[in-house]
Amino acid sequence: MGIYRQDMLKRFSVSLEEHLLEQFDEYITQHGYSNRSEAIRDLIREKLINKQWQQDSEVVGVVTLVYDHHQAQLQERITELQHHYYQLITSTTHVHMDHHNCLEVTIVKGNAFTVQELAEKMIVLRGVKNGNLTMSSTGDDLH
Ligand code: NI
Repeated sequence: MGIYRQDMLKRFSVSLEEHLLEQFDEYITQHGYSNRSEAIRDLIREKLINKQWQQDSEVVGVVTLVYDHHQAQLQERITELQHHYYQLITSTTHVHMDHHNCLEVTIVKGNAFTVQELAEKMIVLRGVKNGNLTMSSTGDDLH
């Protein structure tokens, strides 16, 4: 576990082809960034977080499932998986979307590979209409 650090901001300059810079500025406008620095910071963090997930570091994530609760045994299978991987699960929120559909959000924390294993097992369950894993991390201890 890393500790929160308020690092000093350092400046550096970047050389970029004009055409690439134009595209980047368009990207910045489309995404509502107020300046290039903030956009570059986010892109770097995203890349480094992806790397953490590939290296089995300690990560946090959210597994989102949309499913029809009438699907035979689906709810039981989800619960079974959640109990099997209980050490990874921080919390679960269930929303009844309409007469048929449920949204279940599971917040997970642990080693990246095990978290991905759990997410995959949940997403491929028969009756899950949409499932995904949002991967994040505190960004500490990036190597
Ligand atoms: Ni429901």
